[in-house]
Amino acid sequence: MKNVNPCGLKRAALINDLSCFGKCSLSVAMPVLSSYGVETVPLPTAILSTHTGGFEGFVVKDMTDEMRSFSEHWKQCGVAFDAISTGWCCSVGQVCLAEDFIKSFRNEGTVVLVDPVLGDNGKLYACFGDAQVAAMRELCALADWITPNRTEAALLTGLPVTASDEELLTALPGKNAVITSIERNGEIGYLARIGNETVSVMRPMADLSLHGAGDVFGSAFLGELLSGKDGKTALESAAEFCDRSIRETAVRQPGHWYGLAFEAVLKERSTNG
Ligand code: PXL
Repeated sequence: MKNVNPCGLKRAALINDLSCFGKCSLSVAMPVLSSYGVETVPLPTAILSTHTGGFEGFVVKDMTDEMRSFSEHWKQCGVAFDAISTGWCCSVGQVCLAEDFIKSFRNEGTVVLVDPVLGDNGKLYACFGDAQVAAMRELCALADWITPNRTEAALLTGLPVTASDEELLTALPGKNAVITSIERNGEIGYLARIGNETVSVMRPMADLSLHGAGDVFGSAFLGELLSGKDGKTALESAAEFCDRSIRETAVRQPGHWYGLAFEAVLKERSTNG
């Protein structure tokens, strides 16, 4: 078999779902990371007709068996990764598969980013139980970066969702953590533990409820890290990209309620260099 390393680009494995309509997870991560010159290798956990936020009657194809066989094939091909990111896992079994994947493919220097998708708005998603939370906690312990929202931070730490942002941040597992969806004085943003430093980035809050904002932020954040940016600069740039995408979405209402119009920002960026 011909060697596939080094390929001349940074290469990222993306363990996440493909929600074909609705823009989240892989359908966000792949184009955003490509725009940073990163080669993406998706490992779909499930293929859905739409994401689950606001659509009725969506159709789901679980990909657990294929996750195993695809990753075994990549091992045989000798595919190496500069980054591994994980997102929506349908079951405890899939979280364990993500853990095995990281242990099997991680090299020195591989950036591991875990978005511990568990819930939102103070609640665990209805499809998950306590075992998913426990498994996700173990997955987070392997990560260089975790990007929970406030609800997920509470679930992972066992603290009440009313705990302060700082308490949640301190108690989170993982080397570095970024809590998304922090709200303060009419602003929304991020609170991060980067090594020993605490960093916050805030932006004006848009009067919109959006799906996939965490995916837009996380993908840009990984793209920035793989471009050699330090954590703080990566956080600021990814926050700016996400904020611009939200503003592009706001001017496309009411039709564009299902995800972020990040394409408009990518287009502007490629036109302006
Ligand atoms: O980005 C969150 C997300 C990811 N994947 C699926 C979802 C959602 C949020 O609703 O439904 C399938």
